[in-house]
Amino acid sequence: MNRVFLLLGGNLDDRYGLIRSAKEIISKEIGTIVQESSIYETAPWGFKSDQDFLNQVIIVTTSLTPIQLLKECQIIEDKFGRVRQLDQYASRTMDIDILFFNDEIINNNDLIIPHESLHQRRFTLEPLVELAPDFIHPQIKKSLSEIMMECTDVAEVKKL
Ligand code: PH2
Ligand code: MG
Ligand code: MG
Repeated sequence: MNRVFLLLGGNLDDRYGLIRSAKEIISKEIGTIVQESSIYETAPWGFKSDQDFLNQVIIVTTSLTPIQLLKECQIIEDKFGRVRQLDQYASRTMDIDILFFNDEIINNNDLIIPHESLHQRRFTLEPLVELAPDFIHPQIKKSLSEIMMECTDVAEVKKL
């Protein structure tokens, strides 16, 4: 079994409802959700919008391979009417990002794991640290709580 960390987030429509439905589909199609962080309300990072995000990190055990997992995440995003915009951040109904896949390092055209910007984003680090403060980032080789202490991102992150 693989242990994966997923970040759920969206800033459009019924943000709570969409996170809840995403988790229902994840339980059916991906695997068992073994831990969930609190839900955080977070300012849009990297672009301007009046609509704040809700973000949550979950830990899932799955027998899927990384590429199968990526495909499933994209199917769920599409199901929720996600409109993909090339080359820029934009408001969206649902984004499911793979943060870690066991402690594997994967680098190919479709998929980069660990997620390449997680260490720069407080909206990702705060829920991660809530779940797994001692987890060692396999590339940075520091614990998540150390990475958060060194993070200079000041965008607002509110635990709900
Ligand atoms: N996702 C992005 C870009 N900016 N900002 C917040 N607060 N939360 C997100 O999930 C998020 C973002 C790209 O995926
Ligand atoms: Mg994302
Ligand atoms: Mg994404």
